[in-house]
Parts: sequence; structure tokens; C-alpha cells
Amino acid sequence: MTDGSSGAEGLVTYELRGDVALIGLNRPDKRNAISDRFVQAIGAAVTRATDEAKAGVIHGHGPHFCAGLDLSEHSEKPLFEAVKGSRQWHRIFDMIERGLIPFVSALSGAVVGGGFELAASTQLRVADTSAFFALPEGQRGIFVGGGGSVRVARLIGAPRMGDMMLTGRTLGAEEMERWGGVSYVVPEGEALTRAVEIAARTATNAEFTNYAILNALPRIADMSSEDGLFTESMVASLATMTPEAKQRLRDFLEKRAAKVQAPGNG
Ligand code: 1HE
Repeated sequence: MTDGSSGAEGLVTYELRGDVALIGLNRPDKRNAISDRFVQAIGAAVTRATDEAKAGVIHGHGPHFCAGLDLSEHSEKPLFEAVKGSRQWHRIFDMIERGLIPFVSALSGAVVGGGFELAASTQLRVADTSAFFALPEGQRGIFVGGGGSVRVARLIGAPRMGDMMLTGRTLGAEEMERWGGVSYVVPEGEALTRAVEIAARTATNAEFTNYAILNALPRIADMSSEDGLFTESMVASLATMTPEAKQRLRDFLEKRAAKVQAPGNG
């Protein structure tokens, strides 16, 4: 099902392809720069995807994924409005990072500022070779406000994030993969197709396990080792008790389930 204008003023496209919801940033004339209405439209699409799909893909229409915060809107904001705006990004990106279904981002062209923050809230990032990454907040006189100081710092490390913000340097897809900010690099033009394939694969997992991956892993990463190990035991035991796990374990033992494949075979 395709719905070309589910977001405010068609800012976001929405398509359900099997179990995967495709959410398209649709403001290519402004390089998909994110205004307040735009981030709300992303939130509405994420909510819909969570209701209807087992996995989601976030991609950009046009050659660029996203040029970050809409700077024209930001320059006029009073202090408290800016705080509320940032907190709105946090709420919506948190629905992506720690929601009910996994999200994969398909990255090409600019993945800049808030665009990188959005990508960092997805569980997996598929970048084609046209993708480039930058955090030009230093040059703009602002700061990351879409969760980047937590999520981008976790992915690539705070020192590297500080380097990007201080120097304004731009990294290509392969360099960003080496830094840990990208999960897969694919040839130019193939990011969306590959992201949908990967999302469809995650959609075949047990739903509770996906939920635990999204919600337990980042929390455990914030805990002490002792608390993390205890929490892991609780989550692991809960997962094993779900009817889905019991069925899947029986399927394996009775030779009905697929085996793990060596690299290159699956
Ligand atoms: C924008 C924005 C934007 C483009 N806000 N309008 N982000 C940045 O600092 C990135 C700023 N953008 C760029 O550096 C370039 O636009 C790109 C490298 C992304 C693309 O370049 P190009 O040559 O393809 O496009 P363009 O001609 O620069 O832009 C086309 C139009 O989009 C133009 O408007 P027009 O009316 O002249 O056609 C641009 O002004 C407009 N545009 N990017 C508003 N970002 C939650 S805190 C997050 C903090 C941040 O995100 S900081 C990073 C902000």
C-alpha cells in the first residue's frame, strides 16, 4: 500500500511493502531539512509503522538523505521554544530507537547534523557510496539537539564526534563504516533496495527478541556490568518463555528451521 501524502503537507511518504513500512523524507527541494512540522510528520509515520509493520525503513527522496535541522526556522526561535523543539526530536527519535519494531535507514548524499542524528536513532544504517557525513554545528554556532550527543557519540565515540563538530570535516561512507557509524556500504543507488531487504530479514525474527534488542541492549549498555548481567538474565529468561520461542526451538530440534549459514551463503 502506498500513501504518498500521509505526512503534513506530504512532507513524508508512507508505503507498506509486506511486513516493512517505508517512510520517505519528502522535502527534496530543501534537501529534506527538518522543520517542526516535518519532525511531527516523521513521528506520525513512525507511529503508523509501529502499528502496521514488523520493521521500518527511513529514506530520503532526492539525492540527499537529510541536511539536518531547518536552519531558517531555528534562527528565529526564542530560548524555551528551542528547548521544546529539541525535546520533541528526542521523543520522536526515541520512538525509533527504543520502540516496538526495528528501523533501518537508507543513506545517500548528505547525512548532516540532525540527519545523522536521525540515522543514529535507527538500529541499522545502510549507506551507498554517495553518502557523506558531517556535523557542521560548530560553523553554524549551534549544537546537536536531536540526540546526537548520546547516539552519535555511542556509535563513533565522543572524541571522533568532537573532531567532526570542531573541524566540520566530512566523511565518506567507507570511512564512516570504519568509524562504526554505518553498518553496510553498498554501490550508489542501492541503499533503499538493500535497506528494505535487511529490514524484511529483521521482520522474520521473534517479535519479543526484536523488542528486547531495541529496549534492553541500550539500557544494559548504560548500566554497571553487575546490573547489566543481572538484567540480561531476566530478559533472556523472559524471551525463552514466550510461545514463539518454544515453537522456534522445537522447529530447530525437529529439523524444520533454517541452519545458520557461513558468510556469503545467507
Ligand atoms: C536548507 C538546509 C537546512 C539546505 N536548513 N534550508 N545543516 C547544515 O548546516 C547543512 C546545510 N546544507 C548544506 O550544506 C547543503 O544544502 C547540502 C550539502 C546539504 C546540499 O547542497 P546542495 O548544493 O545540493 O543544495 P543547496 O543549494 O545548498 O540547498 C538547496 C536548498 O535547500 C536551498 O534553499 P533555496 O531556497 O536557496 O533553494 C538551501 O538553503 C536549502 N537548505 N539545507 C534550511 N539545513 C536538532 S539540532 C541539529 C543541528 C543541525 O542539524 S546543524 C546542521 C544543519
